[in-house]
Amino acid sequence: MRLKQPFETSFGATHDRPCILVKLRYGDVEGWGEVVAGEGPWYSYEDIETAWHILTQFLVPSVIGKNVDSPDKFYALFSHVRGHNMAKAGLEEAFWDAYCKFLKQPLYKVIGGERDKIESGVSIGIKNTINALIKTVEKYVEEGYKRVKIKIKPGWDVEVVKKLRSEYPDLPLQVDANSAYTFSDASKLKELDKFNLLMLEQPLGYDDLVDHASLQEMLKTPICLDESIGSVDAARAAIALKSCRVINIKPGRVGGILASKRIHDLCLEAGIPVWIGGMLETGIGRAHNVALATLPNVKFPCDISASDRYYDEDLVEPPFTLKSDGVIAVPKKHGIGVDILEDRVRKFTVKSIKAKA
Ligand code: OSB
Ligand code: MG
Repeated sequence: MRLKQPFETSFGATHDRPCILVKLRYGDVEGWGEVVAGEGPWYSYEDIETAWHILTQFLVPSVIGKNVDSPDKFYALFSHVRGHNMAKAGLEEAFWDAYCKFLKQPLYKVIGGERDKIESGVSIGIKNTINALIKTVEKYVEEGYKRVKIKIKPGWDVEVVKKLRSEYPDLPLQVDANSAYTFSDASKLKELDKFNLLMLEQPLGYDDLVDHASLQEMLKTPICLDESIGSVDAARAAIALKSCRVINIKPGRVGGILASKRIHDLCLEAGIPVWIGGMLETGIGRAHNVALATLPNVKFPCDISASDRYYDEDLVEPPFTLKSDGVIAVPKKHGIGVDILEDRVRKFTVKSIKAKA
């Protein structure tokens, strides 16, 4: 999927987002899920090829033809596969969609969601100049986005935030470093405390909970962990170590909807607010994220923007649109609540495989 604009983070720029879609038949209904693994092992060790391999060689063969009547039992069919959460999540999401269609319920209701619209934020990549960034922010604020996240990295941080803050003193603003710093940068990161940021996302190593705890103790700004929360157990550890005050939940990163819900519930109990992150999904993965964003402990706007922020032609009907008050309506139909434009999916397909019992 060609992005409308390249998206640059501290680990590089994405122009085209490869994606694996999973279509699963359950009785007489079909469900869809999306694998969010990218072109290379930068955000995570998974990439599009490892996900294809794990799905076709291990996950799909373990579920095909099996008779299960709940998402837990479905997940248990392949929980012996270690890691590879993005591959698992795409398959598990497809099951949830089909399962909810079978129950004749919208997904958000089945998982315990409590709202019919979600607050949408926008995540803006690294730009060549501060002026280009400010122009981009201006455009999204005009469109109605109520919260802005910008990507930072060494050399594109304090000065950028300072300039942006001076233009937008009251804008709900947060920054995401995608692990671009180490604890030796603590004094630089401490300077960010001056700018009243909602949170500082994943400043340090992707699997480092200990230094994040030390850094959080030094900062007034809440740390939000993304990459470091790869499982329910990692969330438990981060809470116990006080490594963060906020958690970003992405189903792809944690292995699907069930794990996302467990982390949500754990955080609710621990008094840690959460929000739902994004991986530049098409409308299919986005629909799953929207359902998760209706859960009660989602306390911040999510990285769930409108379809037209990413793609000229999304894969679902209706596409996700932003209302003028910065919210996205939650689809009410059964399952993920959007129709898949299969002709369009075919148009973009480069490879497909069909598994039969
Ligand atoms: O760290 O949140 C991130 C996109 C790709 C990989 C990692 C991240 C992101 C985003 C984009 O920030 C969020 C979105 O989908 O709009
Ligand atoms: Mg992030």
